[in-house]
Amino acid sequence: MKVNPEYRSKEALLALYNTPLLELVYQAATIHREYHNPREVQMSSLLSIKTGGCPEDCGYCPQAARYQTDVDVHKLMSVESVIEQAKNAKSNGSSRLCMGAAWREVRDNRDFDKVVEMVQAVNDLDMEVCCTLGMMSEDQALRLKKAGLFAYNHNLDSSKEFYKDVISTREYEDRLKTIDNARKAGISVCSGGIIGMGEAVEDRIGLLLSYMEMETPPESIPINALVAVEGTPLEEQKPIEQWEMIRMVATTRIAFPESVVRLSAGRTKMSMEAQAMCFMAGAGSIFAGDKLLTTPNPEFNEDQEMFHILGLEPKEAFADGEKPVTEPDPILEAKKEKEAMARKDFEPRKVSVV
Ligand code: SAM
Ligand code: DTB
Ligand code: SF4
Repeated sequence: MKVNPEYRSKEALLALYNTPLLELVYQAATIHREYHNPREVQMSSLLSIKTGGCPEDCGYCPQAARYQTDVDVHKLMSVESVIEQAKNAKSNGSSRLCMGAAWREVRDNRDFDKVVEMVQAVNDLDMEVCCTLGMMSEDQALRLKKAGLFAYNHNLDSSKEFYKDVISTREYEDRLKTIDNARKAGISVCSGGIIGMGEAVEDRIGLLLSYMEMETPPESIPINALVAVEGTPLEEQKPIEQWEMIRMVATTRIAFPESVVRLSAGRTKMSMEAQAMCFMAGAGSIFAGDKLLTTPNPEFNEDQEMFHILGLEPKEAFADGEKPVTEPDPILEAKKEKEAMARKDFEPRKVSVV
């Protein structure tokens, strides 16, 4: 059961969301136990491989060039530094690395070639590789898939109706198209949203309905609470109540029994008890590490302690799908060949001295 057919309508989903909280959590916990191991929680690390300077106007995002925020712009990281960070994340228990770039879309250029190399290298470390690079075509998705990409993150963020109040530089349809391109390339889809942007409960339900309407819903659904960053248009938003996160996680869990629900941004504002309720209600993953992309996340030691107290265990890599096989990338191979030729041409000729 990819989706729960009882919740295909707005009315049914809304009624579910508004179920008395403890009853809702109980129902969600019951479904969670049927489809998942409730003691396992995936630890996933985020790495901002290209930071800031983004041309888009997403109202929540500190990386949009047009907003005055504290984010420093950084060009694309080197493949070597990414490997170092990935090894570090793995030794701290993360089984997935999600690499994020502040791009509107993927372009077929040298930077993309480097990202392909990063994907190959992290897949070689036996970690699930996820990327979030903005919009992409089916060909680009296929190239990433062949490099060993496990998942692609591309959030719809909210309902179609509320979306245009938050972002004007692209359409909801564009986002759906990219998700479809990832899907067609055989990449696991990670797509979710943000609560606390000033949306109505109906918009949270509208987000879930968009996933209900897909032929195949996302394998992974991140639920973020807005991190209100100074300088962004949403800087003044009041933090959500913790029970709203619990409700959203539980509703998502029940509506999409097979998907992994990710307790994502916003954990620094949550108590351990509220996070425990989210795990009870079916959250199966967190972002681990002191930083999300640009904003703070709970300290590593705090999360270790939480796992210990709650009796949670980090989930192994590839528990929900086979490790992708990395195939040689024709563009990178041609580059390597050219470089080898150039080196050969420049090899100093032996000169015999008499
Ligand atoms: N540029 C790419 C894109 O927009 O798809 C990838 C990076 S973008 C930062 C990834 C996701 O982070 C966004 O879709 C949004 O859901 C989430 N995000 C960004 N800023 C956030 C914030 N301040 N609070 C919560 N989530 C945020
Ligand atoms: C997702 O849904 N949340 C993550 C990940 N996917 C890429 C990103 C959260 C970003 C929070 C703001 C920041 O740190 O810049
Ligand atoms: Fe750019 Fe992504 Fe931030 Fe939007 S969410 S401004 S596309 S980095």
